[in-house]
Amino acid sequence: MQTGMTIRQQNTADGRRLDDLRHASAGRTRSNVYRIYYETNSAETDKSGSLTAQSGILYDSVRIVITGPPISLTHAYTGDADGNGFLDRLELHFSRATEFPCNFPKDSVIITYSLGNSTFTIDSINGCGDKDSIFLLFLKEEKGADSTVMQTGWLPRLSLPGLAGVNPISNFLCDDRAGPVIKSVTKKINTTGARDQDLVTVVFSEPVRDFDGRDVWLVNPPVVLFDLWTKIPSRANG
Ligand SMILES: [Ca+2]
Ligand SMILES: [Ca+2]
Repeated sequence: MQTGMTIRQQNTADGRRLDDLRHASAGRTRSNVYRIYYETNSAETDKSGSLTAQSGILYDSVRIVITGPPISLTHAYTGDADGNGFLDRLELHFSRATEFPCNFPKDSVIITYSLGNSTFTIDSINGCGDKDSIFLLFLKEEKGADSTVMQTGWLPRLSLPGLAGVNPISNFLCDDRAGPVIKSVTKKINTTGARDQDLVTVVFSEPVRDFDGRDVWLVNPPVVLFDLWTKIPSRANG
């Protein structure tokens, strides 16, 4: 490279930008060789662009591609959309947009919970074929041998191998976003003729917390916390 030659950095038209990467240094090492160093620590995605060297009417350019760090799974949230107490989805959050192919082998995904060595299988994948950072795995509900054991407090582990461009996902611990549901309600008549002394016991599928994750203070009377309906035997639907 000759003295007086200028070097310009240009972005390609794909929207990924080189110029947010800082030139660490640039300098001529021999009479016709310049070296330009980029610091890539700030690169969260792939970068591409070109460098053009120009002297007068003479110029040339070279394309540069910097491969960003691999995508990783940041969270896998459990869900119980129909509120029956059994997990029916996992919401996967990745560090940046990726693609979940629709032909991904669902059988290769392993979702387990230690209680009773429970395993879940995937029914379908929401958002497959699109590029996104959030995908939903719809699970087949697994009620196990004892259908009274509800799952809203479970934290399964997820292994999802072979997703292109994504760091291997192995034994990943899920987060709980399945809200508690009412598991049972029983009533005991303590004093005949004094029904206001009836004891009604409501059992939830897991401890109930407030929005900050603290124990709920049941300082409010039941009439504030619960809605009650009276069942009329003469009506078919109560
Ligand atoms: Ca469910
Ligand atoms: Ca829960």
